[in-house]
Amino acid sequence: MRFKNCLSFVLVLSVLLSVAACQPVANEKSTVIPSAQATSISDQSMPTAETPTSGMMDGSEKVPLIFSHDGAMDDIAALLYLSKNPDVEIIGVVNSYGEQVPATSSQKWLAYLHEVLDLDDVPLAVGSGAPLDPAGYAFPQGWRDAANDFWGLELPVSNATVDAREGYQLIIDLVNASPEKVTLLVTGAQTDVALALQHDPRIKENIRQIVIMGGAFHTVGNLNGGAGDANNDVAEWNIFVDALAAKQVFQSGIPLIIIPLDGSEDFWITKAIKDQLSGNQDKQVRFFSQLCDKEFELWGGDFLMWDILAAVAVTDHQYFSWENGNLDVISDIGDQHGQTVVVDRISRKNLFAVGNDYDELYNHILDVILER
Ligand SMILES: [Ca+2]
Repeated sequence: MRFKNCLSFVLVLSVLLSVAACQPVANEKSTVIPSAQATSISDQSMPTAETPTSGMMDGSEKVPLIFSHDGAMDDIAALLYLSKNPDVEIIGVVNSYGEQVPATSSQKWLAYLHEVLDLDDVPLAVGSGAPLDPAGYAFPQGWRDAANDFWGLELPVSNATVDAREGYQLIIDLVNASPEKVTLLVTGAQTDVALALQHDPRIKENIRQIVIMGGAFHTVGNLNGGAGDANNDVAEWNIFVDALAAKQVFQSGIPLIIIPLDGSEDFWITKAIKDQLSGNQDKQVRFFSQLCDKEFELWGGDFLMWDILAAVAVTDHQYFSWENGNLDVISDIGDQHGQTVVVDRISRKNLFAVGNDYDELYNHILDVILER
């Protein structure tokens, strides 16, 4: 990464941290309907028969999963965690619009998928290079340059080729070919999922749930002026950059399991946590350790993660507290562009996290990565 970009990245992150981490106040502009008390998924009242408990139906079979991501370091960590999770079978990866330019970063992500994670049989396709939303918002250029370069992390050489299909077509083909209902995990923009639903609406019958990192329901957003709209303090980046696609996915009727900023704030990775990886010679653990070192370097110390929490939520709801309802996204141009809102509390199919058990999450993530 060039120094100038690194500097701007750290600068923006510093602003982000000062707002998102230190002032988690209620959002005065929110149109969210006052909620029922946050409910633990393990409480007797939830889940109901309608509520998707996880991708596993009988507790023994793996969850068939398509991972759609936008190339942040957080996405790299999420995929590594998923590759180590014995309850998950990754059947496809889509590089989506967001921090990365999907086509630019694809070869490095393929090398990561095949040569570091050893998932040689998993196809990787390039998603749309532009959002569906006519507003055309994008992440800051410095972030995109870094993501396109896989954050400067060293990767083995790979001669593998990116899947020839477009990202949305890979989603369609994998969902239609799966003998079991597929779970989608989306930790970037919703662009390719929305395109897949447009091109083949029947796939929703074979999608068990869409797990999402995105949105902010009862807390402030995280744009912090980085998108050029100083007055939008309600949107979260993943939803904001393609609010129209997110709106289509939210209105699809497919059960949604959402880890918004509400349920993922303050998930700090400290040097004490990273030290638990020390000395481990497993290839993936060593790579995760290098990833942490890069994060410490860029953040200037302890760093935050969000996407890996959504990866945990694919199979393990018990670490979060949840609220439910019919959910929507504001896609109109204006200061609320990209805001996620609760329409009503009727539906119990859609859940969004409003808190988590940090200590248990850390332990669980390390248990999976270290295979202990
Ligand atoms: Ca991401």
